[in-house]
Amino acid sequence: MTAAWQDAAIRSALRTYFIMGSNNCRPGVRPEHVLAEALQGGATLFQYREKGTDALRGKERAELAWRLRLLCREHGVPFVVNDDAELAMEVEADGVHVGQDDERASSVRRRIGAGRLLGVSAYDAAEAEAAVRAGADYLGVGPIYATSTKEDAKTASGIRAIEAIRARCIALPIVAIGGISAANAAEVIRAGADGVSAISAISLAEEPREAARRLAAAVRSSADGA
Ligand code: TZP
Ligand code: MG
Repeated sequence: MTAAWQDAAIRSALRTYFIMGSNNCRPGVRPEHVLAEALQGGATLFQYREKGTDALRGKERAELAWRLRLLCREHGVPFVVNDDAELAMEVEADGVHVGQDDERASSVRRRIGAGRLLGVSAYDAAEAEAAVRAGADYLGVGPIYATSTKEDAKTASGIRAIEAIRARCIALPIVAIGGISAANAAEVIRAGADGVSAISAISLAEEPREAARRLAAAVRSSADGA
C-alpha cells in the first residue's frame, strides 16, 4: 500500500497544472509533443482529460494514456486521469480527478485507496464542503473566467468562488480552472488558490513550452509575494 500524499507535496504539484486530451491540440500537433514541451516549460502536474464526441476510445485511449503517463514519469511529474478510475489503475496513474457529474468522489476514493490523489471539481463552497467530506485531496475550483474549452461549463464565478471557499475555513489545496493564463494567474493565487490549471493557454499555444514557462513564472512570482 502506498502512503497518502503529504499536503506540501500536493500544493507544490498543483502550481502549474496542465490538462489535455487528444482533441485539445492544434491541428496536426501530437499530444505527446505538446506534453513533452509543457513538461520542459515547468508544468508540475498533468491531467489526461479525453472528453467530447471526437475523443479517443478503447485501445487508442489507453495507449495514449500510457505514452503520456511515461512522459510524466520521465520528468518526475504526477499523472492524473480525468473521470476514469479504471484507466487510472490500468496505467498506474498517481491519481484521479472527478467532476460533479462523474462517478461519486467517495466511491472513487474507495476504489483507488489512500495512496492515489483524488481531485474533485467544485463550483462553490457547498460543493467544496461535500468534496472534503467525500475524501478529496484537492479541489479544482472553477470556471473562474470564461472558457471555450468545456462545452457545458457553468457561468464564470470570478475569484469570488475561491475567496468564498477559503472564508468557510476550507484549507484543502485548491487549483483554479477556467480561462486561466499568465495574465490572470497572479490574482487567483492571491485569492487563495495554491496553483492554476490550464488547457488551451498551453495546448493551443504556438510554443507550449514557452506558454508553460510563462504560467509557472506568474504563479511563482505571485506566490513569492512579488
Ligand atoms: N472545468 C472547468 S473550466 C474547464 C474545465 C475542464 C476548461 C478549462 O479550459 P481552459 O482552456 O483552460 O479555459
Ligand atoms: Mg467531468
